[in-house]
Amino acid sequence: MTTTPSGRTFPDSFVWGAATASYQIEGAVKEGGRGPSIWDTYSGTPGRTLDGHTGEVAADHYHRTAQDIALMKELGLDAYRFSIAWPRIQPTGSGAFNPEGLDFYSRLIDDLLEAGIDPVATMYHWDLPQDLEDAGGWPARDTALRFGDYARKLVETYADRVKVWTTLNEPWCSAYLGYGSGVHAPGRTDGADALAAVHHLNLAHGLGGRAVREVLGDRATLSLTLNLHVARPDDPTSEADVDAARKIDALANRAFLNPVLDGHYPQDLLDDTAKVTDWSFVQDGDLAITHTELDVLGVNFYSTQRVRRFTFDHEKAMADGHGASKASAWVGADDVEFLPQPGPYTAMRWNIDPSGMTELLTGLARTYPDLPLMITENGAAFDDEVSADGRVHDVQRVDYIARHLEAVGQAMDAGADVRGYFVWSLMDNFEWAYGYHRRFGIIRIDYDTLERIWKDSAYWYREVTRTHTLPPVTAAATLAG
Ligand code: IFM
Repeated sequence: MTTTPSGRTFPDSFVWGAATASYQIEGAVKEGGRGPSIWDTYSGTPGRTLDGHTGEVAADHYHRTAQDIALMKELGLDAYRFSIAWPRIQPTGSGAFNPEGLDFYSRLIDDLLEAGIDPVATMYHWDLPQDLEDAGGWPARDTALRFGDYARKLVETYADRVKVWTTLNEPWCSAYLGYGSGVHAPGRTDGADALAAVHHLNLAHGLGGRAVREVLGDRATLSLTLNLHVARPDDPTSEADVDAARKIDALANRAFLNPVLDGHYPQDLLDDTAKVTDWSFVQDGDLAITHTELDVLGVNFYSTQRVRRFTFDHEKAMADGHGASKASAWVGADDVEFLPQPGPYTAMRWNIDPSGMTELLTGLARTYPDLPLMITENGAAFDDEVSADGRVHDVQRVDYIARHLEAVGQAMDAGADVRGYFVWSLMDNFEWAYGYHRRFGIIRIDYDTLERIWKDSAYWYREVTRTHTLPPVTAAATLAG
């Protein structure tokens, strides 16, 4: 790779933030009247997560919010993106709301505001109440309706203090990984269910958006966060490979962007998936609900994909035990192969290619020129160690973030209206099926003592928030503790 860029300056109004999610950091899963979620059930099932890790303790943020907000303040964050655990607010996903759960986030919000940090609340980051899953989960329409009630309660409760609302985080994961490949909770593997989940998540977004508008009107900043794919054809001159990339674009990107921003599902998506489902779960009037005026689109970006056309032998893949990893195959793209990417890689084995960030943002700006964008997640897992000097010299993470911020800057130079950047993640946390074996934080969590340790990336990021300028990566190890 080339030398890491430094020196780029961002506008004064650019928002610097950090992001987390409830199940990944809170712990205290049986406290404060919280009900069980699909991730408690899934991680508690042998064989689902590495070493059987669960979110039972996680980073113990539930008991350490004051300490964590002090860290955010010290980092100079303008904003903190967190998610609200539905089963804390409404333990069974319908009916009575839980005052203790409502109070927990109320205190968090007050303390953030007191520290001068804007709360950016995500209503749903994957911890569905288990009772709703037992009643059918996201493939069932009623889950979207229940989400509408939950969203309204959140906005009514916190509207006086929270203006920035994100309805869903990465519905792609909830639908395709949760109900297609089964590598996320609830671990179901049915293509038709996954596509029904796509629609009901879009519907949930629309209902949540209505609640935000009805309560806050134009004072709200309404958003949705998507993990859009940059899927490039292996051979750009091959019609078959270009078509494979189109299919993934339809499934991963336009399946969410079109119903939300344009009020329809793309015809090619309906055609590609026709042998899996007839989409009869889309009822009259639904697309008027999913179609919302977003104030900002949240973009999560980590890596790129390379695809080509191939003939997927489903029977063989199942016999070989590879069936579960082919999420797209379950939903109709059974002739698309994801190819290994050239490195370098993060500890997730995701390739590092910041040009994908620029490509994604400039592409969005071309298609939706009036839509402001916010990077709601970007960051990297590496196998960090605490050095003899007591510090975590995570130069690879600093390098990753610097390159991606430069890529964001290049997209802004080209006209993309990017309003801010939230690093994923504020602290190490429960990385879903990988448990605690992957560390994304700029703050290290010692999982034995739950001590918080600043990594070099945190010192470096503090410099960014202070100066709005990218310092040299090499400076990170020497920045003052
Ligand atoms: O940890 C996740 C997060 O919950 C959603 N976006 C991707 C991150 C890294 O895998």
